[in-house]
Amino acid sequence: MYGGGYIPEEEKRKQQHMEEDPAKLAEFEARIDNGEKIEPHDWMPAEYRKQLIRMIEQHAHSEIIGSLPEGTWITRAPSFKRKMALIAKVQDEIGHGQLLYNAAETLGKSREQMMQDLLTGKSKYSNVFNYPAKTWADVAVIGFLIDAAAIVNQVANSKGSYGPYSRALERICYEESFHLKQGHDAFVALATGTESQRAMLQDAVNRWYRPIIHFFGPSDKDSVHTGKLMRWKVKMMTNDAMRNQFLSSYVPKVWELGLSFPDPKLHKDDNGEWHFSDPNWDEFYQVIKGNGPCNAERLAVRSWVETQHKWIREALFNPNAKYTLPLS
Ligand code: FAQ
Repeated sequence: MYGGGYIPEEEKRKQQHMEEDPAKLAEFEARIDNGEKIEPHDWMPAEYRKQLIRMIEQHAHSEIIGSLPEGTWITRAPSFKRKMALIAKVQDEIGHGQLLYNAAETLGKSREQMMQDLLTGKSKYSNVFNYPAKTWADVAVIGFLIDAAAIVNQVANSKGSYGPYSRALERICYEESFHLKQGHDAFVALATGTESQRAMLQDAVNRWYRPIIHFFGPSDKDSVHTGKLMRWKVKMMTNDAMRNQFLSSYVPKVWELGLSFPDPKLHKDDNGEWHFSDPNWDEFYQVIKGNGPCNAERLAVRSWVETQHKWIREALFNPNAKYTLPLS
């Protein structure tokens, strides 16, 4: 009656799948339903591969770019102990990037291409790392609340269907849990410190609140990929469910320390659901499109590193290179 202008979602899904061998697709989906892991050499629909590459690659980029805001504080950490912990944490984040790039490579995209797509702005990375870490309190907020948010997301994703990604995430989650402890320790130290330390922390919490709400992605009704990714068990929780779990676990911890969030509407209802003011999704879309406060700086640093270290990659990948072992 409406000239085919409206195609139900279910129908669209079927049409898309028509391009795949229906028997193989059915077998693949049965494996997913059974909770089996899909491995690199297994048959998978082209769309599953494409979505995984997109997501794992974005995640890998987030780890290496994510080390930059905290990394700038290594030289300014307030004590030797804090400096040591921060160096180790930043190193871990880079290691997470390695694991994730490896996982994405198993799907057929080369690391060089991923790096190229990061530097040209074709691939995204997490919105939160496009904000500045202005004070030491920012490091505490990142270590506590951003790591906590990342853990909520990654624990869910680690139960997902793609073997290499879920195994990488299991290891990453162990390390992130330790990061969370160091972040919490730094956070509590400031929260229970002097008036100016508390004020510095409150200022950082105020600045990070909105980016953290954005961290889990747009609300479910606006999420583009959630439906497909949940059906194939790449994503195990929706954006809103993850956001709600994070708020339930961590807002009370911040309130207990006598700090607040800059949102008078933030509260949990009797059904356990959190409500908050409109977090200005326009800002989120601007940031992930490359127009956040630090996007240009983050990519410039990454680009500088790529250029500086080019000779190392070339030396390592040169099949004709002869190496001399040191004698002592
Ligand atoms: N930032 O349809 P949806 C960390 C994009 S690791 C930027 O809902 P989806 C460790 C999305 O890509 C943090 N872009 O997307 C650490 C899509 O655009 P596209 C990273 C975002 O995939 C801690 C569009 O919006 N974690 O923090 C964001 O179903 C401390 C529509 O969205 C991961 O990457 C965002 N926040 O759900 C390091 C985990 N949210 O691609 C250092 C893996 C959405 O169509 C210090 N990823 N977009 O152009 C995921 O779980 C999912 O991709 C979501 C988004 C949940 C992030």
